[in-house]
Amino acid sequence: MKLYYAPGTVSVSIAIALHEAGLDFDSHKVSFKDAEQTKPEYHAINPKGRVPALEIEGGILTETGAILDYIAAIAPEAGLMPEDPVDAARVRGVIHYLASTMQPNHAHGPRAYRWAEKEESHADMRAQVPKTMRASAAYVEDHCLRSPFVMGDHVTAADPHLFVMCLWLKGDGVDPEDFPRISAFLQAMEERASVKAARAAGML
Ligand SMILES: N[C@@H](CCC(=O)N[C@@H](CS)C(=O)NCC(=O)O)C(=O)O
Repeated sequence: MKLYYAPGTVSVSIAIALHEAGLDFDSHKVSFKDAEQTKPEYHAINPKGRVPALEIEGGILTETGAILDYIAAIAPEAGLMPEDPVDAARVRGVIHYLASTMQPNHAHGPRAYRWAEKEESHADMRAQVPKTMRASAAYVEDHCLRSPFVMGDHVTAADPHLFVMCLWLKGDGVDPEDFPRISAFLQAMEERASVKAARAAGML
């Protein structure tokens, strides 16, 4: 397997999940500085021009949530997706929330140009980010963490995803220290070998 990623982005959650699953993988750093994700060579890998993309024997997988599900399915012994359907739906519910709400909240800062052309509109959107990210943090704090992880003591597929997004909070003007469960979650994740490996590889 080969992971296409960019440091600090949602794609790093895939590296962390692969490590949690005990799966070996190669990686390719997509240089955002050189706008590599906008070039035809990368569009041949992921026509959406985004990371992550995961090359597997059967082709290329995209979308963080789908890739996390795939990793959980091929390494069932890691228990990244609960067997109980209700618990599995809870894990997927967090993943869907992150992809559909928290990530777009964040993206209105650095990627405002996706939604509007005028600089004044961008400034307006950027100004909303601390507010919308704080609302996301409050939702995560109150409804997504059984502590220290999403499902309690055991890491599931939602945790690497949530971890990367909580790392964005500071830069988005939200102090994670205001949220005790999030703070404990971040600390517990930092202690995982998977996160240490991602840091050692310069992914975070
Ligand atoms: N829904 C996608 C979103 C992926 C995404 O937007 N990734 C960002 C990095 S966090 C990206 O590749 N941005 C590049 C760009 O906008 O040019 C997923 O969860 O995989």
